[in-house]
Amino acid sequence: MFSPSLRSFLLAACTVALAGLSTVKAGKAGTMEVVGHSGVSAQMMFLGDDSKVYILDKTENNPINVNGHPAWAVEYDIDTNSYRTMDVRTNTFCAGGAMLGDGRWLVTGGNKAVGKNGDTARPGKGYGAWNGGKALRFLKPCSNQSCQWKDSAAVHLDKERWYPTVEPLKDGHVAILGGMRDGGFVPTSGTNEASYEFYPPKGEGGSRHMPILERTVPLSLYPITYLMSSGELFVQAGRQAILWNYNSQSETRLANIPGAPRVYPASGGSALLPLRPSNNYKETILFCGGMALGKGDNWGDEAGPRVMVTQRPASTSCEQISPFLGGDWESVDDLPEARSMGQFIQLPDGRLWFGNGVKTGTAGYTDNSRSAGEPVGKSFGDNPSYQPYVYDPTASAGNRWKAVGRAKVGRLYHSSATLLPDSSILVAGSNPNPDYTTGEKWSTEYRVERWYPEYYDEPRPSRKGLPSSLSYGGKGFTLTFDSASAASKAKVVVIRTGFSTHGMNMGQRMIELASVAVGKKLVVSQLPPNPNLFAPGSALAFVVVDGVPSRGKFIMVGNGEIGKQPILEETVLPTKRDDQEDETGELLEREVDVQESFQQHKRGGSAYSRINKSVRDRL
Ligand SMILES: *[C@@H]1O[C@H](CO)[C@@H](O)[C@H](O)[C@H]1NC(C)=O
Ligand SMILES: *[C@@H]1O[C@H](CO)[C@@H](O)[C@H](O)[C@H]1NC(C)=O
Ligand SMILES: [Cu+2]
Repeated sequence: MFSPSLRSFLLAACTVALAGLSTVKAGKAGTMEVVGHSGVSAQMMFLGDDSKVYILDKTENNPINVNGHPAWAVEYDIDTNSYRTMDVRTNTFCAGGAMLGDGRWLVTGGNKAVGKNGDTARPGKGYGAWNGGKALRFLKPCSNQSCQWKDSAAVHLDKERWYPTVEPLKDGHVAILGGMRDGGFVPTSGTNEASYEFYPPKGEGGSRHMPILERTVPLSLYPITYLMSSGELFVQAGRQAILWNYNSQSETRLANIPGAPRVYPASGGSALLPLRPSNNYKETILFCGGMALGKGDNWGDEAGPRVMVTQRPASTSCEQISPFLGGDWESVDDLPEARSMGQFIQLPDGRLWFGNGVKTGTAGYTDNSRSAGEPVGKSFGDNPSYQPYVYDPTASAGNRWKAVGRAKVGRLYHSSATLLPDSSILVAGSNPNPDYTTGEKWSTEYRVERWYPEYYDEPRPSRKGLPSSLSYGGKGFTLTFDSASAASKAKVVVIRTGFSTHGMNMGQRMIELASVAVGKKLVVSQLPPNPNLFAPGSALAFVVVDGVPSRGKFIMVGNGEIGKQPILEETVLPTKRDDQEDETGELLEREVDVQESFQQHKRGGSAYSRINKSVRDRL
């Protein structure tokens, strides 16, 4: 098309332009690349601040050391792709985690001290860990490489919990559900811990019985749990689902989930779909993939499954439920391919990434090569998927899944993923082995990958004007855009990225703040006056214009403290409807309220009261 000389001129011009913008990362949109090495295998992972991801492994013979023993924790810097080893006192093997209301992370539960091959060792011996079963480990993330895990024997759980779920609550406490005392592949009633407790403890402290975790043995570990707007906990284990009222310790049964079991080790992906004002913040919970083995008995016991699992196709079924909108299961678009250990990551554009996992087999591993599960090496999963998808819950039926990018590394058991502030996703881990190994088909994996959304290379909206904290109700804020058209396509969303492990991101959720465009301005509400919709603690806020997010900003949700949160009146926004004669007065009052909310943004503080009829008609 171009003459050779024109073409080389254009190439030279491009090179110069790019050299002048060294921060622009061109050509990454819709791709995936290996970016670094995690030092320990990322069984658990979470985003702690703008550039730091915290990674936890189980105690094993990782080649990197800390304080004279193999390390099982690092701080990973996503800008430099380098890590800092961190010391943790206890074995974090299959722990749970979440954000507390004061912005600290809590990682709790785990397994006993271990040595070579994962064999139980005396406390503090073997690879140097102490029993993690009752451990409560705290981290306040930092950007200056000086923060450390606090993991003291003096503060501990009531019960030993290996594979517990942790879910943030409205008062900044967390609920810690289930787990097993000792064990292996799946629990029997002797090893299962059918109870939950709180941190910080509530009331008299201690653990309380939870019948669903008894009824669903052996599929009772890592119960899939979401805090609901009613204050109840949605809990799914085995094939069962309930709403759990932890005040009255009573449950409302929901219908059994069709398709397949979804909890560990069937390990379907699940997500709370974005909470939106257009839907009155009514929850829908989506489950995709997992594994059905026919009879529940086939899941076996601590030693492993009773039937071959490794080459058995995982489920493609996707089912969703909206407990407060009818409440039965609804089939939605099947996964394009079977998946166990697939994982949903909430994107700020409202879609959900779904990646990692295997097309055949389940979570878990065994040392016993003659196990009925027929492990590949030690793994009960095989045929990893290299194909991530995005799911658009607003697309029409049949059009919700789209393949984006391609992974280079298989992510089997003990993989993880988290959203980053630039809307890319960090993917790491995979180690279906009792100890660090390089000698298996599916060995210990340290390579870290990053997935980039389709809009990654595009100019991003500004996040200027986002506050540093959000309250439950109260006065809103305004953002100013370059054009009325941009403002009319803008939204503000808040995402808690959650604690990633075992195909789950505990605490992950997204909420959209109610907003109204007024000319070039977007008038934005605080969070709804219900902390059950979005528990206190830090989270990422994004300005999203026409589906393209700004860089995420860490903000504090609530008052930054653990305890009852201040609840204010719901933010009043200007109405969008056409003004009618007899409603003019009310409309003007609302405008004045809004104006008072945003004095700092207004010249002379009277922009809204001076608003003229032609503008008002467009509100
Ligand atoms: C590192 O930053 C934290 C706040 O994130 C601060 O409390 C601490 O004092 C800092 N430490 C050093 C050594 O600068
Ligand atoms: C009302 O506002 C619009 C838009 O700012 C402006 O074009 C128009 O001249 C104004 N009308 C009056 C009567 O002030
Ligand atoms: Cu595990």
